[in-house]
Amino acid sequence: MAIERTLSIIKPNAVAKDAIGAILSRFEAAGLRIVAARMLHLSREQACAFYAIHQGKPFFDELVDFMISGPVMVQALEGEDAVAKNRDIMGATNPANAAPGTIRADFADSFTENAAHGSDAADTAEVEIAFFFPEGVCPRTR
Ligand code: IDP
Repeated sequence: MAIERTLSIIKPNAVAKDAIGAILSRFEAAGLRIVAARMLHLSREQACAFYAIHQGKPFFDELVDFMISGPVMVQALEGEDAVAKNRDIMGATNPANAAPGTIRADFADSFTENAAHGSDAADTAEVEIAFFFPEGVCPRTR
């Protein structure tokens, strides 16, 4: 299986719960290595740009308001089948459907406040990683 990268965001509600460490541990335990990380408070413009694909949808304004409501932790994860593995660890987008033991089952508060973001494909991962890490990301060698 191919070594891939994916973009992960610990959303404001999970940061507010002091769940950063617990969530990052799940990635590392599953063989997803953190190759870049930064904590930031998104501006409205950044949140709109990141979620541009959802503009016009009924949940868009609520999603943007939520994403700028507090700091987020953003990381690029690297490992075998990283995109699918991260989405498995996160659980379904709607936490009502998230399997027990997933991040969203454990830390989400609602459909919008669902604790984590993960890229949905390798090509979107590349774009999303460049959005937050424009300087580039070095591979982990140790
Ligand atoms: P994903 O985050 O699992 O890839 P997307 O469909 O890309 O899911 O949606 C982006 C984010 O928008 C979701 O993680 C969630 O926070 C929010 N969202 C998506 N669909 C709904 C909805 O129907 N109601 C409320 N919020 C939604």
